[in-house]
Amino acid sequence: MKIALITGITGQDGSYLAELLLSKRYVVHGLIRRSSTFNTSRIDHLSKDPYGSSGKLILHYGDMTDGSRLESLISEIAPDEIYNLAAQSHVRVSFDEPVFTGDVTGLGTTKILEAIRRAKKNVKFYQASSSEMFGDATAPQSLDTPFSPRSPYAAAKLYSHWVTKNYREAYDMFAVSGVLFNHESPRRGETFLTRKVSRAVARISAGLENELFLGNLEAKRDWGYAPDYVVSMWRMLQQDRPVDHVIGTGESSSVSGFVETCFSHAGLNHLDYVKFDPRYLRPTEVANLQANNEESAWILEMNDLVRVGLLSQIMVEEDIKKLHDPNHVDKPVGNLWQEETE
Ligand code: NAP
Ligand code: G4F
Repeated sequence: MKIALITGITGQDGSYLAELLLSKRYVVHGLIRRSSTFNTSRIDHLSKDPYGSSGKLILHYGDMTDGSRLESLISEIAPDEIYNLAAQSHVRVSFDEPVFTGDVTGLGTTKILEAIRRAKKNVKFYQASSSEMFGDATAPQSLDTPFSPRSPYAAAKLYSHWVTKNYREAYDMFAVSGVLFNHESPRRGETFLTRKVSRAVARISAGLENELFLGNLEAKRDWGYAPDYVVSMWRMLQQDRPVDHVIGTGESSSVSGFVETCFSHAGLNHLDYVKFDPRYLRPTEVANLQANNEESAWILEMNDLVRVGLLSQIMVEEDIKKLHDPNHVDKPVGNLWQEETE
């Protein structure tokens, strides 16, 4: 049985990745933060072994700011693979908490890489890099596009991206970054654009709310489906050589277009409900993110990706189900997921 350690296991991607690895009979260790409220709702269903895989899920308290804890955990667990998904991942919030974001999203990565280097074990390391690192570079963006971060979050991710490359070259480590474009799902945090909208549509259609306050509707993003993207994380660590990849669908859509489509899934007109609130604007915005994935397309079969139209439909439908049953957990769909979990 392979052993994996996932930081950020309680997040959107961490929960799908844990699910994928358990289906592949891994022993999955996850780092969780101590919190005064329950923070494991995205992974609670995994303790029931939905794939009958007899893979194991083991959780450990720890924090990305605590290097000594990370070092002792890595030496104790001796993982074959480490997926570093933990981050203060909200771009708008990173303007309010730039130092904390740098500490967790930036320096935290070096703490893990140092722990691996000191352990002197053959560990494969995956870093969740971000398309935000491209900033306002002309779309579509690839690994040949110059980086130009426009938020404390993006700057912290770029630091992590470079330090991952540096450890690969300096210490001959299998350390890779997936430069991930936006990816969403019914498990997306409620304050990110897509989930904020799908959740509001469900609540408005049930008569529980009648307004949705948003910021900039002009920005464009390359929105994919999170379960597909965790497949790319696993596949990148199964390669013989450590190579970075850009992961996106290759198509971008505007925020306003996404909003309009979500409301239409519930038979509603967004113009009747959407209002502007300047609190959701950012001091510096990123206008258009769209992946040029020509060189990375083989990691995911592009024809099999869940694309933005189906994604928005899934998210609205799942939020409607959650209104009726707050414990409802979505089942990942799509050809890639089926292929890897059968
Ligand atoms: P997410 O839902 O925000 O999850 C972040 C995870 O990090 C959570 O498990 C969170 O724990 C954990 N975390 C935050 N601060 C921590 C700390 N100090 N110590 C330990 N754990 C901490 O993010 P996601 O959407 O799953 O994204 C996964 C990774 O991919 C992140 O690194 C993100 O920046 C990156 N990424 C995401 C996208 C995207 O579109 N989703 C695109 C590019 C890159 P709590 O649950 O306790 O908060
Ligand atoms: O959903 P968002 O907050 O995602 P953003 O900023 O693109 O960042 C996400 O994707 C990155 C990859 O490119 C990740 F690295 C990062 O961790 C995160 O997962 O905002 C999307 C767009 C932005 O242009 C934002 O200004 O939607 C716009 N927007 C308009 N109104 C809003 C709102 N965003 C949020 N969160 N809330 C609003 O009310």
